[in-house]
Amino acid sequence: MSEQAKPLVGVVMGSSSDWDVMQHAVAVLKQFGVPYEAQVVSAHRMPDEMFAYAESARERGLRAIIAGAGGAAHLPGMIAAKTIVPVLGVPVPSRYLRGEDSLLSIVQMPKGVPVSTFAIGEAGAANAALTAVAMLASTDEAMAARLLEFRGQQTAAAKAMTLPA
Ligand code: RP5
Repeated sequence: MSEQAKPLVGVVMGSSSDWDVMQHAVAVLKQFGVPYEAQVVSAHRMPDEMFAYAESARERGLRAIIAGAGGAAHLPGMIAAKTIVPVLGVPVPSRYLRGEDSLLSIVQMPKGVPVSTFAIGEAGAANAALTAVAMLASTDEAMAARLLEFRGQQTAAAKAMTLPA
């Protein structure tokens, strides 16, 4: 599975400068064999394309959209406003406020149009993708098995940890 197969998860970001963080979402999707697509969709620089992306998401078969943005991060909320496909928001660290602005912009959605919001940066991007995997796993037993195996590997690694004497 790859970017070539019919995508089930869309990964969008406000700028190519977000890729350093958002590549961690794509890496997880690849690891689990989730068909995905990834592209730049800027809320304030290409709003018409953003709406078209969101409006077509459901009919194109997307089951989740991972949206990352930094600063006054409108992208996840505005995409959520135009589709009922679940939106997983990733706050990208910003230059001056280190992503606290991104986090608050994404997480503080008014009641009625949710954006599931993750941690700032790499962990948030990876966990958004793991959540998309878990959503797919609810109807895909092979995906569920891969997710359980992944969790088991983490448990084994933690149990094998040692501390300096
Ligand atoms: C946001 O502005 C993007 O999501 C990015 O995090 C931030 C800076 O964008 P660039 O100036 O690097 O293109 O829209």
